[in-house]
Amino acid sequence: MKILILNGPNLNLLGIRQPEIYGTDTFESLLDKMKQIFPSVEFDYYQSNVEGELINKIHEVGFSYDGIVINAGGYSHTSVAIHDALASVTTPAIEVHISNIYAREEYRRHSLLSDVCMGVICGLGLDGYIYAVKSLVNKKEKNNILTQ
Ligand code: CA2
Repeated sequence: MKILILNGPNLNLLGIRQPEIYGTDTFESLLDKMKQIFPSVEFDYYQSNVEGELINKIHEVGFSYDGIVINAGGYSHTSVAIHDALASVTTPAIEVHISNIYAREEYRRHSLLSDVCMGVICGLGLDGYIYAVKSLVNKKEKNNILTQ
């Protein structure tokens, strides 16, 4: 089973800046942890600060992978184009936010991506990515049972 973890702008700074909001763990350590927890999952990780590159990646995997876990960072609140990309592919996506966007500034309280995602997880720190992967694994297992 193949899952893309897709991170948007500034998330490359995780563990380096603003630890009071985003914690001290790096994304690399989270990926190692996820590979241990989900040995049957083949992880593809991609981070970009460029909107079009995130869209290209969604197009690249969106008809063949089993899931996309997306944290589009600030683009979550502004990008009609990423919304349209997620809407145009068949791979299910789960939106993750490390911080609780509803407890922050007004402009972060709405995401343009949520309605085209299977679910949304926010405010649970980096664990949110683990819960999202678990949910995609469960979905795939249920599908397998139904098609056996
Ligand atoms: O809480 C989240 O995961 C966000 O998607 C993070 C975005 C923010 O614009 C969203 O409103 C909520 C910002 C990512 C910036 O990440 C940093 C990580 C460490 C240090 C500095 C920035």
